[in-house]
Amino acid sequence: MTANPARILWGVGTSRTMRAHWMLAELELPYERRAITSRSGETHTPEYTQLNPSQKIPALQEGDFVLTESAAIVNYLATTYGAARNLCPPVAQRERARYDQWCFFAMMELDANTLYVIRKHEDLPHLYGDAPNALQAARDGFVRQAKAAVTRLDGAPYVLGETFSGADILLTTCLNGAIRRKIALPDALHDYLRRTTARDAYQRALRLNQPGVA
Ligand SMILES: N[C@@H](CCC(=O)N[C@@H](CS)C(=O)NCC(=O)O)C(=O)O
Repeated sequence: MTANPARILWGVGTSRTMRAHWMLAELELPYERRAITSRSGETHTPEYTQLNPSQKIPALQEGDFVLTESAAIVNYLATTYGAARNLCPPVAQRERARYDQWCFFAMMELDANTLYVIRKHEDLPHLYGDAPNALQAARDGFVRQAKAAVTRLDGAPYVLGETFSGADILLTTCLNGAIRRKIALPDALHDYLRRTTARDAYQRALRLNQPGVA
């Protein structure tokens, strides 16, 4: 992939940065990679804070256009460069509404309400406090929502049916996060993950999302 100074992706090393690397890999878009990591102070520099006042990764830069929030980056790239492949269905269609439902489900029910809570109270209690009840509720909540995902998938290979889309990137990265946390997932989701993570673009992105890779 040739470096293109007009497109820069900031951030490596987390499931949230993986989402952006993965969509760029699906689209085979050239980009420059700034391998800053979380909890390293690198998201707090004046240069980066100007790009993302939230001081979080990932952030995508295309010329003077800056976009943050991993799901927004996935959807922007898919809509702008992946229309022919239906990586994000066109607006004003029920398929798009269904796509949005999966994106918000992944970001809210799987990421914010559960994985984030676990991260805060399991890994960072010195910052967020010990909260065993909240932790257990988040773990139980993930298991419940994972079952809901199986019901909604209804045996389909991908969230929109036969076609892989950006929503699969969001769902896959959340499920991988749960596995890292030793949350037991239903067999159907392991089958789903075997499909999505076998993609060539996933494998390439996995490598580029590693902090140590040049
Ligand atoms: N909702 C944001 C969350 C991004 C986020 O929380 N990023 C973490 C790493 S996973 C981060 O940059 N934390 C700041 C730090 O640790 O310095 C997204 O999905 O992009």
